[in-house]
This record gives sequence, structure tokens and C-alpha cells, in this order.
Amino acid sequence: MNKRVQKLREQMEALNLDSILISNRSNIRYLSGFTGSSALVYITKDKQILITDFRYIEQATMQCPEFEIVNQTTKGLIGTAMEIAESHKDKHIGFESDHTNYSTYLSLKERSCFNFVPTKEVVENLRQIKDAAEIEKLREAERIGDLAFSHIIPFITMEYKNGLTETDIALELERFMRMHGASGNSFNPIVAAGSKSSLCHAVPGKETLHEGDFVVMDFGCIYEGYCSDMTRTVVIGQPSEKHLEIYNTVLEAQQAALAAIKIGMKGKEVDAVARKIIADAGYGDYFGHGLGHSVGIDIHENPRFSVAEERTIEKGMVLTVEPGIYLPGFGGVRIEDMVVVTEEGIENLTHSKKELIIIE
Ligand SMILES: [Mn+2]
Repeated sequence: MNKRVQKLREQMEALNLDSILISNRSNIRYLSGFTGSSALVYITKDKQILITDFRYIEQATMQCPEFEIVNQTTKGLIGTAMEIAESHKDKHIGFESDHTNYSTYLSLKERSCFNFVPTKEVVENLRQIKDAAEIEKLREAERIGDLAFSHIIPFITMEYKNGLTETDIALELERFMRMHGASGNSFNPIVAAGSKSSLCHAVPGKETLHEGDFVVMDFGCIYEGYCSDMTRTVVIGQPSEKHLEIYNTVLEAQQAALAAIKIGMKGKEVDAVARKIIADAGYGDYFGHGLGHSVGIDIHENPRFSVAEERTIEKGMVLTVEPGIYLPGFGGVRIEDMVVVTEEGIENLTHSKKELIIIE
């Protein structure tokens, strides 16, 4: 029996639903194991059905042994789901309001024999707590990231004087992670040097590395469908007082937050630990993003570590802790680890060293 579907049925009952339509790809993967790009999952009180098209029938049959696989009719995915709903006499049908576009919504509304009920984050909420098998995949994904980082430092040291660009570094990280078991990036790597490093989500470009540059590298990969995420910042040449002050403030904030994480804390309380240290050092205005986010099948999941996060931290959640300071015109520092929340506090999945690495 599929435990995830069972938990979803408990939610359906609480919401008085006869059935639910799942259209989000990550939610479909979580419930069924299906990794293709086009499908709908339809869950009733006693059936679990995956509707897809000819291209994916064989794959779905292999990936989703606990699901009935249905080939879509000429009516398309939604039309086929509605034919099934009719034959089951389902009336109250949930749909994912965050993942349903307006045209689909209108086509649902035309079918007045059903009562469509918008739902929000039903499967996402189940995904917040990772099981042991999921944590194992996240651990491996982050291990590949650590490995890539330990490879990239000597690579930069050897090559930067030959005009190595941000793009070269990003490509080398990607290539290395793919070579070591990753199926792809969890997001396009961010490699930002010099004054560009104050752009939190800089796109790597033709910029080369120079003495006095901070270089921020934020990257991650996908391993068996699960994402990793880490950031390290290094400096080219001997750091100035200002480099050290900023770097050490971010590091102190990160370590304090890591040490503070405890089951039952609100996400905003963890965020506040790091934010206070950065504000007390006078850089409060230069840390404009949240402290961290959950990671799983998607790179950004809930709950977060942010000023607004009221949800509490529970055992089995996997989140990033990534404070930063960004000074326009000078540069920025971000240090990011990915951690599992445990009975004792956390298990840090990221092992790359955090003392400032000086590349000369
Ligand atoms: Mn992140």
C-alpha cells in the first residue's frame, strides 16, 4: 500500500473530497514515481490512476506499479480524467489551485455536474517531512556538490591567471557533477566574481577573476530526482580587512543559526538568529533575502527560514541555511549548507570547509 497516497486520502477526507486531480509534476512524481513530462494523477477513495499519453505508457507501467495506468483519449488529460470521474460518480473533486492555469480552470467550470474544489499545498505539505529514502538521495546529491567544490578550488587556482571566466567555472562544476552521478543541475550554477558577487542571483558571464575579488559559487545537482544546494565564497589574493569583516560576519551568522535549529522553532525564529548578528555588525540593510528554504524534489520548498515564516520546524525536514551580505560596488558573501532536522538539532549534509579560502 502506498503510504503517500494513504496520507493524501486522509487529507481528502478532511476536505470532504471524493477525489483529487494532481497536475503538478513534482507532486505526481512524489505520489506515483512517474518522471515523465505529461501526466495527470487522479486519486479517488479507493483508486489511484495515472493518465498519460502513448509516449509514456510503457515507462509509467514500469515506474508506477501501484497505479492504474490510463492512456488519454482524444479528450486529452483533463477530458479523460473527467470521463473517469463520471464513471465513478465522483462529485466533489479537488484540484491544485496553485498549479492550474486559467484556461484549464474555465474548462473545469464548464462541467457543471461536478463541484470543483480549489486546494492549496495538499501534497506539498506531505512533502515537507522527508522519509529515510529521500534523505539518502538528498545526502548523495549534496555529497556530489561537496566533491565538485573540492575539485573546483585547485581548478581555479591553476587556471585563473589564464583568463578563466565565471562561465568556465560554472561549466566545470556542471560537468563534474554530471560525471559523478548527477542527472543535471538543480538550478543553473551561480558564479559571480568581484563587484558582481553582490548580485544574489548573478548569471555567470565573461568576467575573469582578479586580485581582491570575492567569488561566490552557488550550485547544486539532481540525484535520483532530489536536489542539492550549496554556496561557498572564496577570495582571490590576500583579503583586506573589509573582506574579512564581511566574510566572518556571514560565517558567524550561519554558525549561530545552525547551532540554534531545534524541532518546534518557527522558521522566523531561526531566521532571526542570523539576521540579528548581521544587523548588529551594521550590515542589516545588506541581507535582503530569507535565511533558507526547504529542499526536496524541488529546489525551493516550504517551510522557509524567513522573517515571515510562522510554520514550525519538524524532524525530517531538509533546509538550507544561507545568510549573506551584499555590498553594491564592492561584492558579496554567501555561505550555504543543507541540513536535516533531527532529534538532536541538525545533521549537516554539507562538509566543504567554511574558513575563507584564499586563492593565489
Ligand atoms: Mn539555496
